[in-house]
This record gives sequence, structure tokens and C-alpha cells, in this order.
Amino acid sequence: METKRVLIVMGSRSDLPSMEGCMKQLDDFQVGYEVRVLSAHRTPEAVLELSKTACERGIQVIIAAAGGAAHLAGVLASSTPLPVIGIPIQTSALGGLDSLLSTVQMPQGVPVATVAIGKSGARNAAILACQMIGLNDKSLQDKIVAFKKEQAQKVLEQSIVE
Ligand code: RP5
Repeated sequence: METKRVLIVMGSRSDLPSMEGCMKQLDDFQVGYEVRVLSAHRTPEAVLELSKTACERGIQVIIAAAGGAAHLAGVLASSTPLPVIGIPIQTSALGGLDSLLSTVQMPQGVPVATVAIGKSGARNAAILACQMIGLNDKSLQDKIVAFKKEQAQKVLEQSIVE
């Protein structure tokens, strides 16, 4: 079985449509992950239990997605030595600015690497996690180099008038 190196946590199953690109990107890089639904406000003890045990279970990076009063990434970051990437989920009330501010505005000493709101952020979180893991995994880093070349090539092919 593939080692699970990334732990994805989302605050609600309703976040899943925003998160599909994150899982797809990890699949593309062949990086194993587990996905949990837990809430900083509805299941706080379970969130802390998960973050306290993630490192010893072999997880290398935690990705946390939540919307609104998005404290999930911060609470996870409070109790783990692992890097935590926060994805602010787009919301209907405030468009995700609420999620962004409550994810990014961490007190000093407890960083959350916060990516963009919504689907772009979800995909970037997966890439960023792979870049972190790739520091100690040359074959994964090679995949990221290839991915960046391919992405650049696609842009270059879009030229309209040369
Ligand atoms: C957050 O509240 C979740 O991450 C979700 O984005 C939002 C709404 O959750 P539900 O009411 O749909 O479960 O905790």
C-alpha cells in the first residue's frame, strides 16, 4: 500500500467539491494521502488528537481546508511539528475573504502557509506540499520540475500573434 505522506483535513463534507483538485494533483504526483472531515468548532478534541499523532504516523505535511470562521488549519498547527498549509474555502456570504483572513492571520509562532481562496488554492496546496516533500525525495522533485516545464510550454503555445 502507498505510504500516506499528506494528511488532508476539511471542515465539512460540503468542502469536498472545492478540494477535488487537491486530491487530483496529489494523485498526479503519485503522493499518497488520507482525507478526514473534522471541524475545529464541532469536533475540537478529534482535531487535536489527529494533529498530535500525525507526525508519528509518517505524515509529512498537513493540508487543512475550511470556510467561514476557518480556524481548522490554525488549530491543527497548534499541536504538530509538521508544516500546515491552509486553504480558505469560498463562502456564499463573504466570498471567502472571511475564510482567508481567519486562516492567514495567525499569531507569531504558529505559522499556517495560506494559499489562495477556493479551487486554485486547493491545487496549489497539493503542489506546495509536494515541493516540501520533494526536498527529501529526488524523484518527486523531478516530477515537479517536469510539471513546471510542461506548464510553461502550454503557456508558450498560447501565443496569438508572433
Ligand atoms: C466550515 O464551515 C466548513 O469548512 C465549511 O466550509 C463551512 C460550512 O460547513 P457546513 O455547514 O456546510 O457543514 O467549518
